Amino acid sequence: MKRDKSEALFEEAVLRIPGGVNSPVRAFNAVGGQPLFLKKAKGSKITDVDGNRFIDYVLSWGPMILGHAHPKVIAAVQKAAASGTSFGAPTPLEITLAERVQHKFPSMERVRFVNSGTEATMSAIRLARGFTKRDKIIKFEGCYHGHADSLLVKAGSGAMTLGVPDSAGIPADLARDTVTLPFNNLSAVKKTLEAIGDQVACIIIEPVPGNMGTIIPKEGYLSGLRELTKSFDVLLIFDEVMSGFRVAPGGAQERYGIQPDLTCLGKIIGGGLPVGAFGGRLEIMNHIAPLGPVYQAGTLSGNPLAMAAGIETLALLETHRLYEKLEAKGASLEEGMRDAAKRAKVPVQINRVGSQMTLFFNRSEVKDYASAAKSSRKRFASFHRTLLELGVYFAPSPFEALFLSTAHSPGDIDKTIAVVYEALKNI
Ligand code: KE4
Repeated sequence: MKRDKSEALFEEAVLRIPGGVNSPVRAFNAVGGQPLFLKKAKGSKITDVDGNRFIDYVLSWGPMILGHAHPKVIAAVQKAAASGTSFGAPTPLEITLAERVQHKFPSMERVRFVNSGTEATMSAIRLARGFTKRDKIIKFEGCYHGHADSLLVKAGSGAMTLGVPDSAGIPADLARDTVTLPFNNLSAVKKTLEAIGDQVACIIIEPVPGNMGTIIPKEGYLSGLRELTKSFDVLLIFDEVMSGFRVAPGGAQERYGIQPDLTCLGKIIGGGLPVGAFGGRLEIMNHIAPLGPVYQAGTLSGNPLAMAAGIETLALLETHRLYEKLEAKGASLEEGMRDAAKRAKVPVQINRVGSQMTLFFNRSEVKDYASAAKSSRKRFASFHRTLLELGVYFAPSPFEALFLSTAHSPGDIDKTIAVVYEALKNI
């Protein structure tokens, strides 16, 4: 595969940008080689600067559920841009997107838009601390909630990929207020709340983790978490930045029928532009400035371009049977990859929820950080390299998820299964 333009650009990029990338997981450290520099994308395909085309399963780490450059989303952004890109003042578009979000997430009685998932989760935990007047938070090993200081403890995604789940630069006193527990283990939560429950402001969780690879919540786990948090007056925050509008129109809280106190969103609600959101119960959200004492702000929050992209995206997601079709695509890819692994005699685990899944090189069930971490990084790196050579683009990390879009055709999926078989055969 020709890569000389990407290589030349990478040489330039590293002289200006740390590691040549603006987000670590893009650096290809986990799979070897250098990142491909992309030129354009359309539907399910991406094209790099050397003209190589790939079937894309990263989809910008989740947002592009309608495929890249959807004509209606592009038109909506172009139209909004013609009237100005940012005013720093309220616009009608913010109300429209808020209504679209609340239509699917009724638990979000009030919603505040921000510019990233990190801002959403950072603001949500500050709000939880301000509302409860407690300092400790509980998160789960391998869950990634963005890079706010309190949340970069035993984190997943790029932190897990690079083997730095606990970042440098986090004050010890702050990290001490973050308790991390294993996912899918209710008794660990119960024991911790019995010991320090009156000091805990919130539990923040990816209800369907995607940042240690995709993990499926055990039957009764999320509802058990809801009961425990209620009995200890601890707020339950669902970080649905990835799962929101992905695992169901109303995210994991719809799929599993759980009502959190606060929800964080991002990715899909921005249709590929920078948007995050946090929201929840009215009595909690009334503590957010300018109504209450918990400060949170943002120059570009609610900017018209991002709102326009989000509004159009969520409107298109209302298309009849869209999620049934995504589910069917997910099932077909999962079955095809399972069959390929069987034929290639390579032991793998595949965890799938709807149109999001992860293939682990692991002989046993992957149900939490400890089991995910046992997956073979070496095998994944070899697998990823072959996929790339044969025109399929998975996330360059064994601890991420792959995503399908409405633009992925049966032909794309068939080709992917054939390429996966080749890659598994050459492991
Ligand atoms: P951002 O700040 O990257 O917009 O969102 C942080 C975040 C919060 N919560 C969840 C559940 C997330 O998955 C994320 C971000 N996801 C990663 C990929 N798994 C973003 C990719 C990257 O870091 O470049």
